[in-house]
Amino acid sequence: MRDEALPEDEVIRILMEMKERDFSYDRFFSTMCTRPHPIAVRAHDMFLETNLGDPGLFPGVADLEQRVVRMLGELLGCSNAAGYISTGGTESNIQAIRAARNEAGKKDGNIVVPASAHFSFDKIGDLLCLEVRKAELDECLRADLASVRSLVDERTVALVGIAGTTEFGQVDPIEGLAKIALERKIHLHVDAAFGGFVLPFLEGDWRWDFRVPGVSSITIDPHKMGMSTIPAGGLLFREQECLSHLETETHYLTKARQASLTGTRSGAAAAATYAVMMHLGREGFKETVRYCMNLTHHLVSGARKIGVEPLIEPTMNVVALQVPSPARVREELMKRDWHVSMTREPKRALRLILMGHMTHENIDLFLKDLEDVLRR
Ligand code: 0PR
Repeated sequence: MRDEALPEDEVIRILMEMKERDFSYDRFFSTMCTRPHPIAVRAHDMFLETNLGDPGLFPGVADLEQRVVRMLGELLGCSNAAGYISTGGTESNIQAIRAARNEAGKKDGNIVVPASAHFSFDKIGDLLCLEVRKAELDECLRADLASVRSLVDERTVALVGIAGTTEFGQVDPIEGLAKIALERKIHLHVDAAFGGFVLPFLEGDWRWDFRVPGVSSITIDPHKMGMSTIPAGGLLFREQECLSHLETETHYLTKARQASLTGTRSGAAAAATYAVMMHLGREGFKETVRYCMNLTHHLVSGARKIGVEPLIEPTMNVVALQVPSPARVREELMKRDWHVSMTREPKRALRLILMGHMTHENIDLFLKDLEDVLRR
């Protein structure tokens, strides 16, 4: 650190210079985050100094957090769900599995996740000393129920299903997983970090949330399709008691027990999530999801015109395009300032997420570049 103070203008100049080096969302197909809604930014600013780690000092924002939990619970079919606003999908997944493991009280346990699970489950295996068993996928890239059944044993502390897989946007057969979970009395966690703010607003009746008996907990991230500020994750349990499996005593704080993973934690993202959910309402989210699905169909039909097929018919606004040598194609597209990612082996493909910041015009420009790259 410097010895002398640097004038504010000078510090801001450095910050602006650095910010200019960051890329712009306009050309991001690779991210599940987006520019936060303006009202989320305002709310975030208003609650910057708040700490939900000591909620007795900030009862206002603590109340906002509980209101968000209630709204999320209602959205997912369980208005009295218990939970909190975490830092994102990783923390929510860690905490859900930690609660399940503590509740099961088993040593040398394992969890059964689909092969399409987000890498946060590998972190979980390491952190919680659990074996992570990966079930095969069926031809539609959903968890294969027979494979799940074959991996479950008496040491299994949780099953995981995904509603909106990171790479394919696919939804696992949650009702089938719930049947196994109920039969074997195992916690079923649904990772809807991405899909949680998509599926309730899509046409069709998707049965994947707390309306399915046997679903014990859900991850749903406001900082992805919820248009809140980063870091805003959601963790919900059907039973209040599950939260108690996460609690530690907090002797000298304003509240005697704490269930969150982090101690000090910002109330800003909870306030931002409250603001955006209240302001948009179900109608607003439906509109956003409709827009993102229109982008998705526009991309897929344009890709087909240049001879490129998606791996599966998209369920939500995530598309995996089959191209020859995807790594080379991606590299060439990156040179043209398009940010795309790739799915992993054995289904290597270009992965594109159609978020609200994308436009039809930019998709057309992208497709032109893709066609050009494929011709070379
Ligand atoms: N579960 C699912 C299904 C996810 O897709 C993700 C993240 C997580 C859990 C973990 O969430 P957090 O990253 O909030 O802890 N999926 C994205 C991914 O890995 C996250 C992301 C977002 C990556 C923006 C890149 C990026 O620019 O692809």
